[in-house]
Amino acid sequence: MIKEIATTPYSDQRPGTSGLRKKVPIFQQRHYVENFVQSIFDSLTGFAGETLVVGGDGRFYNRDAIQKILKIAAANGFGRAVVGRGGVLSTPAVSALIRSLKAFGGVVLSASHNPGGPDGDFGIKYNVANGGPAPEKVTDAIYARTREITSFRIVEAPDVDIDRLGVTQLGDMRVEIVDSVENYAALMQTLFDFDRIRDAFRGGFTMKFDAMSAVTGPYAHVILEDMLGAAPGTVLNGAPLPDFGGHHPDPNLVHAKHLYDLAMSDRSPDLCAASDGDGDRNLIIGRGRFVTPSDSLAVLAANAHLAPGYRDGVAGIARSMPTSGAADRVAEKLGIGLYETPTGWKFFGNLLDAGLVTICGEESAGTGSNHVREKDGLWAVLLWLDVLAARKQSVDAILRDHWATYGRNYYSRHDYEEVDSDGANALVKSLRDSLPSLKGKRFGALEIAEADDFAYHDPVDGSDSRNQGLRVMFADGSRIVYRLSGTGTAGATLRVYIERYEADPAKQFLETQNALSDLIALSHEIAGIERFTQRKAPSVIT
Ligand code: VG1
Ligand code: CO
Repeated sequence: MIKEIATTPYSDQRPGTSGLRKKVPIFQQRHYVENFVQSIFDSLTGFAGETLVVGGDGRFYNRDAIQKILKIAAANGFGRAVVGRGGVLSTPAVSALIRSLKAFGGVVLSASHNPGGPDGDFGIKYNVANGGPAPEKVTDAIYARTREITSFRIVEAPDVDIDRLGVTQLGDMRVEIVDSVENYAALMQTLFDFDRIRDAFRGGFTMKFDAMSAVTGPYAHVILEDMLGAAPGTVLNGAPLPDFGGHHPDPNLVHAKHLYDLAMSDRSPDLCAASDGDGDRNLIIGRGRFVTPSDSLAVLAANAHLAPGYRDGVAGIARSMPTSGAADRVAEKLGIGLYETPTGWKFFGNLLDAGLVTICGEESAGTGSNHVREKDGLWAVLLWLDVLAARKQSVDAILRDHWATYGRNYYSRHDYEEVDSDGANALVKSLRDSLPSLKGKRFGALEIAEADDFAYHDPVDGSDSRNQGLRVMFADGSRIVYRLSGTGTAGATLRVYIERYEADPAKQFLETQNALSDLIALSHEIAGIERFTQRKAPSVIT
């Protein structure tokens, strides 16, 4: 009952920052999923009889893709597939399952924070045995394979019932449907002081967690409300919907503005938090105080030792290059290593595996640790909760204290979404060409000390990754970074990251856009943003 079916290659199956992401109708093309999945397996060896974890964020097309993946995995010789009930597993839960089952790898179905539904986005990502996204050498091999594939193997069988817990057989492969939350929740219990957090809730601590009609709803209900005793109603939008209720499940100040407004009002709970479509991002807002993801990374690294899972301290910190330097100052004070990597979680895996770092983070609302090999939204929320319960201070007080100790890195990202690709590429080319001449240039009080195209040398496997973002660095430590998104599905998205360090406590309470206004103006001038993109202003500011 295994069939070998002839196919022809697609030319556009290059994995980006986080797997292959496209509009749903593209994935619905004939054999599009089959080609990509067979290409993944063709790029791997040694999985005969091994375990594959499969799950996604429940978005539209999740169920169809899972049936195809299971049948192709069975036909290719996997011995066991472990699937979250209903096909639902958050990205960090997949990572956790791969690790606890010692699986060969996993397939994650998500387009993260991008909208879902028949006209929305979909995505497929392969994770390796450490639980993390496949490294570049694997994704490069997959892409090469997609360009020459001529057939795929598939088991001909009725669809597997993925809604009922238990074991079924698909060809020679065993399929286990498991609870989506259990394994992940148990892992969280080993890291945090659940008693202490429960006491805080009992003592009147209040919170709202917005699951944004995406995958973290079931996880948050179980962990926050059932296990930790947060009041019923703490979790908002807790039922996952295939189209996320028509919203962008993106936990930022634009798409979760209602949370920001609540936190700034006199009705604010002690903590407002949210996660994204697939559960790997987080948003943290205390009463009257938004915490930038870069600051959150720094605060969590400085306070992680308060949580039982990190009681022995943090071995090192890694951050993506565009993430602010706030964490660098914590690493310096703790006397531990700080690693600056290209954007995307796949670059943290080696550092975590080698024990060089314990905590990692990205400015795009991603924080995580060595407990899995993905960023983890609920983990970040739980670590904040544990720190708040241990310190018995407000988010605002903890942040003020942090800035007083380490200084403040004012930080903002300006996105120019869905701009014309040719224009965006021309902007990057022109800026790259001008880098050598920028050094030493003065713009008012600002002098450019260095300008380069970020390249990363992986200290663990020795691999090199070039062209990872254009950096303009100023003599006073300020920075402007430019890069094109590798997750978008329409046109190009230009991301401009702007940062300024302020050591003086008296100057640490400016409004961020005001504090950065001269650098923001310069970001336009240096790159000719309007000339190349026809945009005067960004579409999203975070
Ligand atoms: C974006 C973020 C990056 C993140 C990636 C995947 O990538 O900038 O930091 O790792 O999304 O996150 P890009 O290439 O569009 O800038 V997720 O939550 O979308 O899996
Ligand atoms: Co995500």
